[in-house]
Amino acid sequence: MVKSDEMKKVLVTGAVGQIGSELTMELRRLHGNDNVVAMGRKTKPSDELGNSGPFEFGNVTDRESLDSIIKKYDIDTVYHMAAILSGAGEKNPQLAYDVNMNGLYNVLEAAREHELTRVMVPSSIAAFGPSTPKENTPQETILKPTTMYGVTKVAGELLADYYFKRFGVDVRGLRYPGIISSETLPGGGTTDYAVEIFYEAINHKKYKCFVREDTVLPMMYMPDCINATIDLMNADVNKLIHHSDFNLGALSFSAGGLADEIRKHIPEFTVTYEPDFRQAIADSWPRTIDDSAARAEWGWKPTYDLAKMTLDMIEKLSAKLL
Ligand code: AKB
Repeated sequence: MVKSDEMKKVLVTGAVGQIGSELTMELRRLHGNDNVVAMGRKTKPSDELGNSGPFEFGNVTDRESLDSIIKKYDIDTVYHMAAILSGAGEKNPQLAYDVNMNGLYNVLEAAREHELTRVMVPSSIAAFGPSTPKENTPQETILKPTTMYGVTKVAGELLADYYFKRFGVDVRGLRYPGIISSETLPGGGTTDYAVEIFYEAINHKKYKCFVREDTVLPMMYMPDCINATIDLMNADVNKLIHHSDFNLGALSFSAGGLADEIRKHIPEFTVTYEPDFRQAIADSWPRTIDDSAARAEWGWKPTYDLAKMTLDMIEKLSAKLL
């Protein structure tokens, strides 16, 4: 059932979210506005997202709504970005299970039944856990997460690979690190502090950070995230040894290191550190990632370092907020 590389009609679930919103706009640029359908659960889309191409409200846990959108637009490719992230998932594990597992199952079953060409199913550094090696975390390693989000990500990777092997559904996925971006705020993640800190630095010159100063996590700037996502989807399937679980590295820095970098542009910026329940989640994740499989199999290479990302974030957000 793995078909040709031609991609005609794309559906993005979770299109109003942090990654989905920017991914949808880039896919519309590449495939044409009318060929990329944005699907969101309840949040109203921005004018840009809502007016530039088709938008549908729908819930991935409802198979019928998914099927009707796939049929209505003759969809052949799905970027399944809808998910409940780590922090929100610990507040409501039942909802995280429902959206992340049943939603994924529905997308994979729809892909099988409608013979879709290709499906993107994101995983996360949350697939790792406290017993995983923290530095240069290998592609193949211990996957024993301690959050519901992480549990659904490990199960999701396995399920996606199962659909590839058993049914020939061409599913691909990346273990995203924390994503930093200036367009849409993240919602409910543990790495959200690395975005919030920029808004607070620009708006109020101070920030109360919910993880310790020495907390180091893998991160990535949105342009690299979008490139990685689209590049993996365009990769030659015959060159892929992995499918749904690519480690993806770009940046790794501490919360204090990020504050120092921001201070180079906003010298009066101050940060206090008041760790909450998300500290334990952060402590269970890797600090740096070995992404050599992604580099070897489909040519992954990030372009933003900490200094370049920080400068771009401050320029973009200052233009938006000030
Ligand atoms: C989160 O913090 O939950 C997400 C992720 C790393 O998957 N940003």
